[in-house]
Amino acid sequence: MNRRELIKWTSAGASALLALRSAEAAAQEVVAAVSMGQSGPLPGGQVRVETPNGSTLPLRDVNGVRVGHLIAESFQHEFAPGLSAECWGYNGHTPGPTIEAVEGDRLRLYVTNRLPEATTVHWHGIILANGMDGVSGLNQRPVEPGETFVYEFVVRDPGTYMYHSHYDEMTQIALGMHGMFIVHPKRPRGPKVDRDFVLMTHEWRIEPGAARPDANAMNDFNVLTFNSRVYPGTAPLMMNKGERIRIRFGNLSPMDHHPIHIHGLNFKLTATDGGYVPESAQHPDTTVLVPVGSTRVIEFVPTEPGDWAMHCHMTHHTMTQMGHGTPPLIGADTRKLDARMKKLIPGYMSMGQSGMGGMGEMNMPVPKNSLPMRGGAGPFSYIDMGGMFTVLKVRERLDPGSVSSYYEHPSGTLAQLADPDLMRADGIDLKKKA
Ligand SMILES: [Cu+2]
Repeated sequence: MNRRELIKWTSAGASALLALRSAEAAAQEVVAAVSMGQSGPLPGGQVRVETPNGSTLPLRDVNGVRVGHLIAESFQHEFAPGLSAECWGYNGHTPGPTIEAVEGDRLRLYVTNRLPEATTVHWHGIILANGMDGVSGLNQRPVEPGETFVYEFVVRDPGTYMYHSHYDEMTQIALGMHGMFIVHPKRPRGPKVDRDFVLMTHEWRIEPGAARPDANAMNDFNVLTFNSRVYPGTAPLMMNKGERIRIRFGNLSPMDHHPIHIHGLNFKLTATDGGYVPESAQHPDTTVLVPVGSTRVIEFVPTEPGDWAMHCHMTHHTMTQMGHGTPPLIGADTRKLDARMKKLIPGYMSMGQSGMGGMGEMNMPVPKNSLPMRGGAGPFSYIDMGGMFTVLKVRERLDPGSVSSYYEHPSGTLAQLADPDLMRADGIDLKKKA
């Protein structure tokens, strides 16, 4: 959709939705969406993974085999309040439920196909018998609609893996058929981790108002997601200062790598889907590139409490639909255009001549089933990032209200309007050339 089409929509007053809900409503939804996974102890006191906005696949013990069931199907998926689409995934969700196992486990995973076309599942990064690898045509015949296949293998190597469709990959992965697959070691290595998060990155092309993502899109993706959610629909990652945190990123986007940047801390890359990174090779960083078809695992200990941004550093990946396909207007004199447009659309006003900041906050009516170009309400003003964006809430001590509340800054620790007396004393003279 371009600007002209947008105008058509708004002038027609076509059931324009205010896609932004109150911060409270969004936060409550987020609380409900945080999944704590399965219960039961893991070896060496390891914690179970948390999949924000997602869940963990239930596994049943049957005579020493851990049995799970994935159902490939189509369903309505909400990216954030105001934007939903018919997606494909597993067990009614994209990403599918996180599979969580322990090194040496024998897994028996049933895959039922309720899609309108065939499918298979590939266990990305896991080394197993060739006939269990799931590449349609090469390792098995496709699972036809209505059929149930069974995969059985021992997870020999601990690590951070993924699973995804390996039939009509372009369509099925683009529509959301992927999930994370975690294998905990029998004997944990390195310092004990207190919280272990799982985040799948993805990108989608969804025309405003469209019922389904465009699986044929090759570029200009306009919905960028963590665990198939867009900010402000992404759950915050909650943690206490001083805890050791692990985040496992996966990327099954059709085309793009995602440099994920975290504010307020630095981390080390400890593993990929190929295995552990030796300690001697781990170096500090603040941005981790998560290439398509890869996982990246980072660990850190936050020392500074606050609300810290975590986002893809590709600026178009923190934008949502309305930020794409519009003409650049910075510096343009649009008075003549506005005068002409007002004859057609009373009250018309061009926007973006001084930059695009705050465009989302104007609460401009947006087409049905679409999101404003950016972000959501913040504690100070509108947050100009949407898409692949979430918040690390680091607290001295987490309490139940921490998910929906913002950090309270101790006095003297908040950027503010400069005091003229202080400026004078510091020799800051606005009349002088810098
Ligand atoms: Cu990105």
